[in-house]
Amino acid sequence: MDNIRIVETIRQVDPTIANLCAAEDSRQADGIRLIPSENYVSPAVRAALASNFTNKYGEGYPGKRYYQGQRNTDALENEVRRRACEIFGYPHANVQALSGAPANLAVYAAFMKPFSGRIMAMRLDHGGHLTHGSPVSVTGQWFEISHYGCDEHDVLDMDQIRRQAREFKPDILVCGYTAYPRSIDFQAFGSIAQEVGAISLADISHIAGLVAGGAHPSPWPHMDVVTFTTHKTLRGPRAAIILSKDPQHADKIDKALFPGLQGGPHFNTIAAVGVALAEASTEGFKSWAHQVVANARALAAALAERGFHVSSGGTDNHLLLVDTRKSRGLPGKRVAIALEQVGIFLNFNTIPNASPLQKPLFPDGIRLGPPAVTTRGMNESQMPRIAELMDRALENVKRGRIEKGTGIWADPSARKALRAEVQAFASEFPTFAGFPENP
Ligand code: DSN
Repeated sequence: MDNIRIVETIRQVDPTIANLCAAEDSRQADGIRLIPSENYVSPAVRAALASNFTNKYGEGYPGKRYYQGQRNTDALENEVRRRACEIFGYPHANVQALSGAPANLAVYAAFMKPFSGRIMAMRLDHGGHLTHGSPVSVTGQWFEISHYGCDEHDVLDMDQIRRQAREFKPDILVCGYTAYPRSIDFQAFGSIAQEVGAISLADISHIAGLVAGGAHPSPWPHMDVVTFTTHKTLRGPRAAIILSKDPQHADKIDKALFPGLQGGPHFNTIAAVGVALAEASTEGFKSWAHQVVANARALAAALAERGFHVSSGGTDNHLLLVDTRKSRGLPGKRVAIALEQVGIFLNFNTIPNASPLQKPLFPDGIRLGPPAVTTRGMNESQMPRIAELMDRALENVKRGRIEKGTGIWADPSARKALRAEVQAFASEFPTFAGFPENP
């Protein structure tokens, strides 16, 4: 079903929700979406989400359910598990996690007891995730944490991580990040974990689509367990998958997720994950994944050319970090709010080795990336235009004053003009351009 038919079907029952859906359709079409954890799913993925599988309940795993009537759900879940194993090369897949946080929690619960387990992972302000042991997450409250970070060049130092792991002796060594623009050396992480007797966990939520498309090295066979959300570069619905190598690990993880943490799986979502995996195994998807990395590099280069400070000097994946305070004297939050006003969506983000003024909710920079605009069909030739629109907006904002009622723009008419330019530029690209032809 296309967007209009979906909205009109809802409108017959609920005009309020229909209007909100229509407004969101417009927002997603009229703007330039650069949040690297977002994307546009295909019409087939959306249709699977709306399928009758939403009507079925069924706790447990295929062949071992607590409800009758599972002929189709068992076949569905087995097929989606098989596809995940085939694409990522792991022998075991659990496809029931509702999102990334319960997937990571299930892995911790499978291998550790609260108040005795030890996790070593990347610190949040250098690109780690809340579920990698942040003090505000139960993962940081229930387990002893040792965080590693980036070096003075904003990249990981594997020798330092090895020394830290030898000293701390974690039960689980985590790699995989939410805001790290460089390739991950899974082989090195796997060997460190093996040396210190830890389970190695790769949270590849951000890069799962790049791994599936061969645009980032694979964690197989180096990491024991892999978790990832399915809605970022994998271009699926909001859910998560857990892969494992060892059948005993797989058994512990299955039990930790259900009945340990969750109830019945969302079968309509699992169906949509299956469709996304079918799409991810095509040549067109591989081509798209490589285009995402090419676009991210082109965007980083275009911003650097305009004097923006790109953390670590560039990117190997789908995202980049820009220190806007260093580049333009503007903190990330002010930049993100101003750009939203012209229809460019990204998020304010901490930057490794930032100024002493940086705080988690008032960081020095922004995080951005081209997965969603690549799905709309953009390539390297459009990235300088995006950098130019951002630069012109920030040049105006830099001269603006933060005063109640006057906004943050030196010249509010420039904001209006830029908004129109962004809208015209975005309208040249459909929100789903299909999958590219064979590379
Ligand atoms: N870490 C969030 C992001 O990358 O946007 C999702 O959990």
